Amino acid sequence: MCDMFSLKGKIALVTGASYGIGYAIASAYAKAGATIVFNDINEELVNKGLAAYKNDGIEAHGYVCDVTDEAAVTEMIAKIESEVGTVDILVNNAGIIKRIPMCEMSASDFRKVIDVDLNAPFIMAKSVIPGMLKKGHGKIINICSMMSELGRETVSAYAAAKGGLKMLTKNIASEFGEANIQCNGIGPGYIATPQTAPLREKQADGSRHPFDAFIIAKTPAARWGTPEDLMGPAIFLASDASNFVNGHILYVDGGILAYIGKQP
Ligand code: NAP
Ligand code: GCO
Repeated sequence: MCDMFSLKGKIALVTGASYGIGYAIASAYAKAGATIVFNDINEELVNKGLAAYKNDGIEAHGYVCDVTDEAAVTEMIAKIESEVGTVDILVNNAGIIKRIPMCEMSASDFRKVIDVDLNAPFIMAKSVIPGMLKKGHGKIINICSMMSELGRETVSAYAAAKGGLKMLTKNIASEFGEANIQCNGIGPGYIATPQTAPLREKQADGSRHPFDAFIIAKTPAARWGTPEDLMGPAIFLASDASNFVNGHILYVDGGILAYIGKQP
């Protein structure tokens, strides 16, 4: 029964996985038996990631690559194929957010967010799909967001990108389902990582940041998520246990999307 969740013999590539959510997902894959490959935007981050994996007993392969740069991605995938093997599992995790009120946001900042959070998953998926087609199977997991469904002040570009990523997920599933490639998304709720640290900073008087209190009240689980909360869902979507699940976004949000919010 548990064999269907095993990733033994699989090669998993997780983007932007030196720390945070990507690191937790890659570590979970290693524990499930996969060989781990990751990239990050600069050498310092890749070295930090390599040291962290090593410390956890994981022999990861790290590459420096900007996922928005198509030529660099093509070169990285060719290197991975010759040095490690053909990718079975791709997790599009690398992402950025800019919290700027919409009318104060420049078009170039908007484009930058779309480039990393939406265009890059397209470029990454496009570059691993030929190998998956040759192998006869593949799993692509796009890290979406609450903002794939909901809006909020200051995150127009991020919401547009993550909403687009949800639809890219459904389209990859539609186009390659027949070739035994499953493409699904994970929509994390509010997860405590460096990306969300500014939303949880303690106030001068030691009280909770108002946004922190707002999220606790919006979440039936009454807490922020942790990167570890994403491990089980990520293993499920990478494994044979999900072979007939395609084009689905699995929200891992402590119930936020099911809840109207705490009654006054
Ligand atoms: P994060 O700060 O978004 O980390 C992502 C990693 O991607 C970082 O190492 C980052 O490098 C790297 N990166 C950024 N641009 C890149 C590029 N062009 N090429 C290659 N790597 C790049 O941390 P996270 O909070 O763990 O988020 C991971 C993913 O989950 C993101 O897609 C995020 O949008 C999504 N997500 C997060 C939450 C949450 O609550 N934390 C909730 C839902 C979804 P730098 O450190 O230099 O930026
Ligand atoms: C924000 C947050 C988020 C998330 C996340 C929620 O400013 O609202 O950073 O957008 O962290 O993607 O799912």
